[in-house]
Amino acid sequence: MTIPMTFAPDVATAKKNGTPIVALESTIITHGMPYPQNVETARLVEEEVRAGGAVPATIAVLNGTLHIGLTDVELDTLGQAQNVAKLSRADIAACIATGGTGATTVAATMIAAHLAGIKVFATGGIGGVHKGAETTFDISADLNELAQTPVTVVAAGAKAILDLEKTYEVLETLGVPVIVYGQDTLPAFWSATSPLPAPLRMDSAADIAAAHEMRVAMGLPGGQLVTNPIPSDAQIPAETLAPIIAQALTEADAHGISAKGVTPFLLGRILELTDGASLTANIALVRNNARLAAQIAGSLAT
Ligand code: PSU
Repeated sequence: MTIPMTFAPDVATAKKNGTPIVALESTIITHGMPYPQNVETARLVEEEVRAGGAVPATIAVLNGTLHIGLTDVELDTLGQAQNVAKLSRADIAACIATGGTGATTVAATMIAAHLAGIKVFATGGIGGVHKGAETTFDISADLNELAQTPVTVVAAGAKAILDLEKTYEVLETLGVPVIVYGQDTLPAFWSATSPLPAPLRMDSAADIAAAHEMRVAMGLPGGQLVTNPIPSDAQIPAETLAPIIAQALTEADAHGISAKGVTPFLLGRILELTDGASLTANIALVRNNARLAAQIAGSLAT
């Protein structure tokens, strides 16, 4: 069976010419940010990738076809669409098989990027172990994906709404390399630092690319997580956010929000409770990740 997969023209050309490509996800567009900032951000992120000498490939499933790179119209339509499915490893094949439309999470974007021969992917923050997971068992499929699909994912860490300690414990258990770019502590999404020490530290895109290639050469399955601290002038201090995250979590509980609804609900409430500051920081950190991802893609042999 062939997979209905289509490449945007500039991505197809980049593949033919060996130009570096950076994959981008679409759940951040449909479930992570409100319209129109979601579409504006997606375009800015694509521009950052281009400025870094790589070609962006935003990934989504549209009417049963896996799109590797979206046109301006497709991006805008997806950004305004209501009730778009959020696709992870469990749902992406069913969505394609039944002619559906959906936005890809980190896990599903890694799967699609790998199918398309793309080795580097930039996002905002990965999913992970939710607070209270000891009773809810809510652990993002992003973690298992990092353990099995050979794509280097650049993020500003796991989202700070999560239990960061448990998230990094699980990544360690799964054998996922967690590389902190340029500092000795893990970043915490909207905040540049956290009390958690860096499992691995690298100071250049070339080193990160070399580590990716060494894993492939050694036959180690899975990818790498590169955690790239938000620029310090754009960050929100963790102390400022802590009570806001706690309030959003209490509200999610009171409303009985669960499973795939948790992350979008929390991000939406934190945006309201910070008067938009969390969104401004989120935009800054994704752009920063796109810049680093373009450098890493440029350092990889094609
Ligand atoms: N990065 C952001 N905002 C987001 C996401 C990433 O800045 O909304 C998305 C990614 O698609 C990630 C998902 O895979 O959040 C995590 O969702 P969950 O916790 O339900 O696995």
